[in-house]
Amino acid sequence: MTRDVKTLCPYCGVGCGLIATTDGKKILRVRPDPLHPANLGRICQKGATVAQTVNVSTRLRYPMIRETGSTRPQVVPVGQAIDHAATHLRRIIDAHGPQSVAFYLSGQLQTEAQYLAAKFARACLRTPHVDSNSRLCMSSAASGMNLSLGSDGPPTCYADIELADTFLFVGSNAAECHPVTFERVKARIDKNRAECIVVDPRRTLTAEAAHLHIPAKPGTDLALLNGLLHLLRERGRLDRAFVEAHTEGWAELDAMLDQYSPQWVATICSIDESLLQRAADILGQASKLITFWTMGANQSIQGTFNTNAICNLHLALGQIGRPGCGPFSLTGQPNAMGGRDCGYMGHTLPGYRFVADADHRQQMESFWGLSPGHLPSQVGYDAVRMFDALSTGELKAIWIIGSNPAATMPRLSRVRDGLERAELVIVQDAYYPTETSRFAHVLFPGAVNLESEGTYCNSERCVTLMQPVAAPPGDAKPDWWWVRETGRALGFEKGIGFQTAEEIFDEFARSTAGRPNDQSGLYHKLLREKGPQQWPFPLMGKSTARRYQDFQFHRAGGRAKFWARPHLDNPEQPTAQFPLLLTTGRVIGQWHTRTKTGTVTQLNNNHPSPFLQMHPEDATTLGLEDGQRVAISSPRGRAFSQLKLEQSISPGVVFSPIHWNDLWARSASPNEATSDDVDPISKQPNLKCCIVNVTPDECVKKLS
Ligand SMILES: Nc1nc2c(c(=O)[nH]1)N[C@H]1C(S)=C(S)[C@@H](COP(=O)(O)OP(=O)(O)OC[C@H]3O[C@@H](n4cnc5c(=O)[nH]c(N)nc54)[C@H](O)[C@@H]3O)O[C@H]1N2
Ligand SMILES: Nc1nc2c(c(=O)[nH]1)N[C@H]1C(S)=C(S)[C@@H](COP(=O)(O)OP(=O)(O)OC[C@H]3O[C@@H](n4cnc5c(=O)[nH]c(N)nc54)[C@H](O)[C@@H]3O)O[C@H]1N2
Ligand code: SF4
Ligand SMILES: [Mo]
Repeated sequence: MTRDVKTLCPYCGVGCGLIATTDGKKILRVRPDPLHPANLGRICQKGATVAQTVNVSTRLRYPMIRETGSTRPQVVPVGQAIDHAATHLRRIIDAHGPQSVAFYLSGQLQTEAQYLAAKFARACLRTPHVDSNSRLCMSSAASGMNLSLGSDGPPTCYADIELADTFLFVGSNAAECHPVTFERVKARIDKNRAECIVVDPRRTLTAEAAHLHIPAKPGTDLALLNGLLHLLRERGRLDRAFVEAHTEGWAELDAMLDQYSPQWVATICSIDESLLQRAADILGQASKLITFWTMGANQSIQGTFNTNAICNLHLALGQIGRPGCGPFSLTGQPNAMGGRDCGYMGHTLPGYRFVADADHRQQMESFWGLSPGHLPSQVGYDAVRMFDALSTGELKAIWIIGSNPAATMPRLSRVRDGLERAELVIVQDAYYPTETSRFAHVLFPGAVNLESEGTYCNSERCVTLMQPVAAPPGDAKPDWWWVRETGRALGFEKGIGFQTAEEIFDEFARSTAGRPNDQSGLYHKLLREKGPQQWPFPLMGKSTARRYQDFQFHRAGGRAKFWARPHLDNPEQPTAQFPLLLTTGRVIGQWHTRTKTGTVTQLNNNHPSPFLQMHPEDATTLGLEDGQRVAISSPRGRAFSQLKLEQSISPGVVFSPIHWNDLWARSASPNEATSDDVDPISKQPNLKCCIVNVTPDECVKKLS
């Protein structure tokens, strides 16, 4: 007997609904859900092939333990693995205090697991050090929206796409990274219903589809956005009534904009001034503008400022709070929104609360039934500092759930050093091996989302319930289960002794009551019966498609804030020794470190191997040829790749995808070279812009 179950694609933040056919044990096939609001029957190549990634030989099926000094972990019974983890956690906490233990979580886990792990860390163990891979991803968008609009979480919904007449993409290659959302944008463009501008140093598939491509130099988006606002002001295109009624801080921004003349901005961005004028023509005509932004804008030392500048643009044009317009941060991972909702970043607590706010801590202490002052008041280490603190020995243990930092963090030599020095590394993953698993002392096998019940929240704040469509292999268990059992083995029962994912969700949802991301009216049964719902969704309430329709922003007085944000040059500028700028990113058919997509033949055929994209002019200067093996060196380290010469990348810039890492070939990851400089507010690393040199790979020379 087969049956169809509604579930969700586990890949990107578009959050496409799938219908999976199962025989009760295995997934037989998936097809797009015609009724899910994110995709309305659409699907991309990754979603379409997801069934092939579940029952593969590289799944981690059983727990394993590796004794210090040994290189090979051994399979052990579940109870022994849990006892081992608990015993060593207890020993480390007794000797060095709870603040010597860190948790590194992921936007690919279900909200239930994110919530329980973060609660266990803070409320049971009492360590402040909880962070997640969202630090590398959405952190700048979150901190920027907080400052400009008073709250994280975009105001918009996908249905706005069909109403908009102008799209601006800043540092987003949505055609490859959010393909289903981009299909909806493309349909508007193709019907001549909308104009589109793309800002990216590469002529990507997204840029190909646009009316205007602005190939600004990496790290210059803020100058560009300020320059566009300067021109729109000059042309009298601002919505002065909106600015007057609903915002504050205009005067300071107004004064700063004087400096951002098109001539100056064009020089900073290394573009022709006419591109700026043309962009201002398009934006000046817009009656409904959506700005999408992602990693090209977020992964910058000015990531928070970039988000502020995007919000400035929308506020100055009055393009927010109405159907069809608004700043629309596209979430990368499928449940980074859920993670932000439940406080899985170092500086946050559930319900968009902040660790640094004594009232917020007190609210959570009272909600969790803890005594006053129980929760750590220190803001925990952000991801980059977390691995540094393992290196210095300040942190002794780390529990990594659903992330592969030994491949995806900047400056990998530092990360490996930290993991090597740690006394205890627990890696909870669904696949094996990974670049990180070789450092693990304990390996816990996680069920993937298609095997466990739980929720994900997508880019438009829409919560979908997943129901298991396959049984987890071997001893694999839902991620929250490992946290609960290890907690029990440490003697904690109160606060983490949930029996089901549904119970965890209920508590999480209640914790958001009265907060900007209120979803206290949601529960699994409602999601199961009525389908996906967008927050805010208060108790006895209903789904909300758009926020700020009353123009009341989540700031004191209800006004949104303009921020005057000056452009700063990227800390690294090309030199004779390192003459190029390295930027990094993605291709459509691969997902991050390929633990899933690397198992699908069709996807590997489309994207078989790593490459370094370079403009032919640069290759001529450096005496390099297409297809040649090259070394990419930065002041921090060296990666190896194969050269791909293309006109579509700006001269002076090279691009490497992030998908192929140490398991592919030694030093294949561009993160050997990337910079661990961070945005001072969001602590997001500058993964999109560092100086490098590209030279022939000497090893190849020696061999030939
Ligand atoms: N196929 C696929 N899709 C994915 C993912 C995946 O691994 N594979 N991952 C998901 C995740 S977690 C995320 S965060 C998103 C990321 O989604 P995107 O941000 O769209 O993806 P990236 O390729 O990292 O970067 C986008 C573009 O930024 C450009 N860029 C580089 N530097 C700059 C700059 O300084 N300014 C500007 N304006 N542009 C710049 C790059 O050339 C690149 O084309 O994708 C999600 N979707
Ligand atoms: N240079 C550079 N570096 C980057 C980026 C960039 O653009 N440039 N992008 C950054 C961004 S935006 C992101 S989001 C990160 C992504 O970085 P990571 O999160 O480190 O990358 P993934 O390969 O997605 O790792 C997820 C891990 O979780 C496992 N997993 C999958 N599903 C489950 C599950 O259900 N349970 C458990 N327990 N495990 C599971 C996978 O097997 C995999 O090992 O990379 C960042 N690093
Ligand atoms: S667009 Fe994203 S969520 Fe939708 S099918 Fe593709 S990978 Fe999955
Ligand atoms: Mo991401």
